[in-house]
Amino acid sequence: MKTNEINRKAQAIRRDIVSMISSAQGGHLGCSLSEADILAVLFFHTLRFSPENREDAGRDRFVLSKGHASEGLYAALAERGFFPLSFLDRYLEKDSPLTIHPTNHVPGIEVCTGALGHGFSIAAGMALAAKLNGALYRVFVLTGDGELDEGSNWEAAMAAAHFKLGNLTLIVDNNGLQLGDSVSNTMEIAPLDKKFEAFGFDVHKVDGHDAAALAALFDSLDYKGGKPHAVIASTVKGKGVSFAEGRLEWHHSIPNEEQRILALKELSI
Ligand SMILES: Cc1ncc(C[n+]2csc(CCOP(=O)(O)OP(=O)(O)O)c2C)c(N)n1
Ligand SMILES: [Mg+2]
Repeated sequence: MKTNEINRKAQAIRRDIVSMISSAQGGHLGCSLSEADILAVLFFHTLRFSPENREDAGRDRFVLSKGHASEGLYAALAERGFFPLSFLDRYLEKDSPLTIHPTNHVPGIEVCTGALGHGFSIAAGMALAAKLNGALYRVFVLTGDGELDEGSNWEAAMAAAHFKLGNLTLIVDNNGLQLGDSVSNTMEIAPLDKKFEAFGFDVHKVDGHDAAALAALFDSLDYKGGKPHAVIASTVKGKGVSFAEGRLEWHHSIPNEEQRILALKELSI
């Protein structure tokens, strides 16, 4: 898919996010908008994972470790055709599988996430299983930056390097904000690049809203080599919606009707 088409998909994902959260009156707006371009590139360019092969043992795996940003994942899956777009209307409805944190009851979702700090370990296990079984699939996991305050991530990083998991790619949605404060004020994780290098990773920094750069970077990685990859993606929490960009309170604020209309207008281009 061409870059401008991926960008259009990212905007569609963002509109879906705004609509879902506004009608359900719940969710994590800033967190999902932050990851929209990364998800668009993964689902429309990088992943060998589609509605057609979703049951195949050889499919690429994706784990959304920052599971509170489920709306972005639901939107990406719907836009990619894993289920009808109209299904997004059921977000947070009683007995709906589209819950605030994602579960594997939804087509295209591999694991339940949302308790932060687990997805990276699960993904490392999936990647190790591929190596042990001689399978060629690749595993991509998306974490938040604040999520890296959880110590379990660093155990996963040690294991990934130790087991030479070149088929594993960690993407960090590096937006600088946590739930109640900046990541720096909560518990500093910088310098992330040097930390992952010290852990034995192949490290890359990229603009997490530049679809062309993300796609080219994922194309260039050596998935058969002996080093796991860390992609540190600079992002803006709330990206694409003026009143939410970089604003802590939009971690989980809900747009009122006026804000919903303004957001959809801004995302219509
Ligand atoms: C184990 C655990 N502790 C706390 C929370 C509550 N929580 C939800 S989101 C969040 C902040 C996450 O920040 P970050 O990883 O930077 O995500 P993003 O900025 O992309 O939303 C926290 C602490 C949780 N979901 N799981
Ligand atoms: Mg963050």
